[in-house]
Amino acid sequence: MTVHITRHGDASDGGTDAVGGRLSRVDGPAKITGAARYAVEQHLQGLAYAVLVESTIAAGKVQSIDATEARAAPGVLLVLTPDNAMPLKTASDWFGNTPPDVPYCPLARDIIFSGQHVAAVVAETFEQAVAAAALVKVAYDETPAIVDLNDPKAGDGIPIDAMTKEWGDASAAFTAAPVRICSAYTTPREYQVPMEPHGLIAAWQGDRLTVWEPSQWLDGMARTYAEWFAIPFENVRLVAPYVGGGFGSKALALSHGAIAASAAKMLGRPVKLVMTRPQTFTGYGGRASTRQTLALGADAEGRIQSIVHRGVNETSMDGMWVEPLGSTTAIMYAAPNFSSRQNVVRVNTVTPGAMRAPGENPSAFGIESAIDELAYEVGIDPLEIRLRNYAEQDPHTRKAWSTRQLREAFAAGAERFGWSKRTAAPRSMRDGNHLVGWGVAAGTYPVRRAYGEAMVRILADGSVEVESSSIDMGQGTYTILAQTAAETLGVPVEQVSVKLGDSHFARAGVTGGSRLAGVMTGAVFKAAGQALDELIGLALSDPRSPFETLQANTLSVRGGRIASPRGEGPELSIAELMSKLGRDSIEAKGDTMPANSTLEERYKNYTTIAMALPHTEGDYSRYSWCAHFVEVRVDEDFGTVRVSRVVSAMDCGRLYNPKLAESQWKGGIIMGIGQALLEEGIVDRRHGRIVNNNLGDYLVPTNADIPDIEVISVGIPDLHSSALGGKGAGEVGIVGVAPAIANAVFHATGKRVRDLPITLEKLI
Ligand code: MCN
Ligand code: MOS
Repeated sequence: MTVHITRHGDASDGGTDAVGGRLSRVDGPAKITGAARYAVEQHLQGLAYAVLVESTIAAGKVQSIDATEARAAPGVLLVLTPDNAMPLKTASDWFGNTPPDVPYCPLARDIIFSGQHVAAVVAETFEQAVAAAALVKVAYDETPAIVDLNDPKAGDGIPIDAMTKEWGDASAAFTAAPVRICSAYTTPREYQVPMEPHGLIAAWQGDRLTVWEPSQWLDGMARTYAEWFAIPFENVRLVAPYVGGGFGSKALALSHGAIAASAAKMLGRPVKLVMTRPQTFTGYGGRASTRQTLALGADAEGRIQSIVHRGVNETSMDGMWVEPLGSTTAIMYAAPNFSSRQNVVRVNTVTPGAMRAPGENPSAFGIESAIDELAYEVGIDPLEIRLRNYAEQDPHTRKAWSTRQLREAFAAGAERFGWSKRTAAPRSMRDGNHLVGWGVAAGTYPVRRAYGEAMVRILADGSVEVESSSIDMGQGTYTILAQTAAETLGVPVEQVSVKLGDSHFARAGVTGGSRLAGVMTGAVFKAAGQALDELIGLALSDPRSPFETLQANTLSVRGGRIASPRGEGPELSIAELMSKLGRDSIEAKGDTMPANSTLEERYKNYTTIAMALPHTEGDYSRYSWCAHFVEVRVDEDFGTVRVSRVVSAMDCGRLYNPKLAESQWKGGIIMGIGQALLEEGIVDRRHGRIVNNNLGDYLVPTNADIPDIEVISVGIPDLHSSALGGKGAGEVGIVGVAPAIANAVFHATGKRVRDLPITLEKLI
C-alpha cells in the first residue's frame, strides 16, 4: 500500500498560533524577567578578564610598547602585544575566498586608524585588567592621517566598476531636458549602537573552542575562528541564545575575538572580553559616510528623462567597503536614460560595515530628496510626481516585479495621513510659532533568498522542539518559527519550544539583508512537514497503532490531537500515539537547499554568503517597498525640528506575524528619525578620532523624540520571494525616512538640507 499523505494543520483555525497570527514574543517573558542569559553572562570556572589597549593616533607605527609596569600590576596574568601574540592564520573573507597564506596578528604595529587594538591585558578580575591596561605605555611614530571623506588629501578615490549601471544616453538626455536639477547630498558616519556591546567568552578544551559571543552569523563566525586557529570547523562552537541587537554589526568575527581566544589558549583558562561603549565605535565599522550628486532631467510635466548619479563612500586603508549608493536610484523610477557610478575613498578609519539597509538607505536619501526638488521645480505635488514616474517593471533589469504594492502604499498612506489637505507652497502651513511641513518619500530593499536548515522533533509527551543555528536579536525569530511549527504540525504553540543560537544545531546562514524570516520559516515548514509525514505514516502502517486497521490514507492533527479527517475511528493526543508506537521522538531535518546538494555545497552555503540567490534571478525582480508620510514642526526662532506624525505603508508580502512586522517597521522608522535629525560620528580633525564615541554624545532618539507612528501593511503573498510568501521586513522601514523628513523640513521652512543630520544650525 502506498500512503498518500495530506496535512491539515491549525491554519484554518486562525488565532495567534498560526503563521500570520499576532502572537506576542515567546521570548518576551524570559527577557523581561531577566531569565534570558546573554552570551557574556555565562558563569565559568576560572574566568579571566581581558581589556583592550587601543591606538591614540590614526596613522603611523607603534615604535615601542612598555608593558613592564602593567605586567607587575596586581592580578595580571598576561599582557599581549604583537611581540608575544600567538601566530594565527589569515581567515577567508565572507565570500569564502581562499585567504593568502600569511600569518594574522590581531594586534597592530602599523596603525591605520585611531582605536586600533595594539595590546591587551588579561587579569584575574576586570578591575585589575582595567587598571593594568592604563599602565601600558605605547610610543608611536605618527604620520599625517586622512581623517575623512572631506579631507583635502582624500582625493577622488577608486572607481568601483561593478557598481556602474547605465542605459540609454543619460548625459545627452539630461542636456536636452527642459527641466533640470542637480544637487549634492551627504550622509555622515553613523553607528549601529546595539544595547548589548560586542564581547565574548572564549574557552578551550584541548583543540576544541567554545565561544559565547553575540552574533548574527554563528556558522560564519565559527568558520573564521576555525581558520584562525587551524582547527576543524566542527571543533568550534559558537553560542548566542539571545542577542541584544546587532543592526548589521555582529555578522563577523573580529580582531577582539581573536585576541580573547588567543589569550584563553595561552593561559589555559576561559577569557572574557567585553568592549567599552567607546570601543564599540572603532572595534568594528558603522555606516560609511557618503557623498552623492544627482542630476535629474525631466519634461515640463515632471516625467523623468534622465538620471545621472555619482556616488562616493569612505572605506579604510586596508579594507574595501562599498556602500551601493546607486541601488535605490536605479529602480525607483522609470527613467529611460540612466547612469550611476561609484568611487570609494580610503581614509584612516576602521573598515565601515553593514548598518540597517546598507546602500539602499543613503541611496534613497539622494534620489528621494532629488525627486522632491524636481517636484517643486516643475510645480507639481511631490506624491503626484512619484506616481507619474512609477516604474511598472524593474527599469534596470527590465524584469517584472515579483510584487510591487508601492502604488497601493502611496494611496493607503496618503489617505490615512490626509495628504490631500496639504497646501503646496513652502512655509504655507503654520501652527503658532511652529512651521509645519509635510513630506513624502519611498523606500525599498531587495529580497535576499538563501538557505537554512532546521531540525524538528516531536517528543514522547507530544511537545515539539525546533532547533536552528539561526539567531534572534530582537526581530522575532523564536516566535515566528514556533508559529510555523505549530501551524504545520497542528499543535498549540505552547507545545513548541524553539532553540536558537548554537552553531552545533542545524545550520543557518547570515542574519543579514532581511533574509532570515523567509529562509527559516521555509526550513521549519519543510522539516515540520517531514516529521508530520513520518508520524502519520507510522500511525497508518504500524501494527501497534489504533489507526492501522482504519485503511485510511491520511490523518489530520488539530490542537495536538490526531484523527481521521472525517472523524471516524479513534482520536488520540500525539503523546498517546507516540506511546502506542513506542517512540521517544520523531525527528526530521529540513532545509531550503536545492535537492541533491553536496556536503561541501551545504558547508559553503552556511559559512559564506557566496551562494544566496540573486534577487533578480529568473524572471522576476524581488523587493520590499514602502511609502513614508511625515509631518514636522520647526520652531521658527530656534530651528529645532520635531517629527510630529508618521504614517508609513509597507509592502513586505505576506506577514508571518503582523505584530512583530509592525514592530520591525517602527524600529526602522525610529532609526530613520535618528538618522535624519541626530546621528553623526564627529571626527576630531587633528587625531582622526571619533569624538562623540558614547551614548551621551552620539545621539539616538529617545521616547520623547518619537511621535505616534502608524504603519499599514499593503503587501500580498509573494511566492517568488519565499516559501510562505513573505518578503523581508527588517530593513526596509528605515529606507526613505530621512528624505521624507528632509522633504517635510523643506515644505515647512523653504530650506533644503542636503547634508544629514538636519540640525538647527543648518536651518537658521
Ligand atoms: N517578519 C514578518 N513577516 C515578513 C517578514 C518579517 O512578520 N514577511 C517579521 C518577523 O518577526 C521576523 C522579522 O520581521 O522575525 C524580521 O525578518 P526579516 O526581515 O527576515 O529580517 P531578519 O530576520 O533577517 O533580521 C535581520 C534584519 C536586519 S538585516 C537588521 S540590520 C536588523 C533587523 O533585522 N537588525 C535588528 N531588525 C532588527 N531588529 C532588532 N530588534 N534588532 C536588530 O539588531
Ligand atoms: Mo542587516 S545591516 O543586513 O544585518
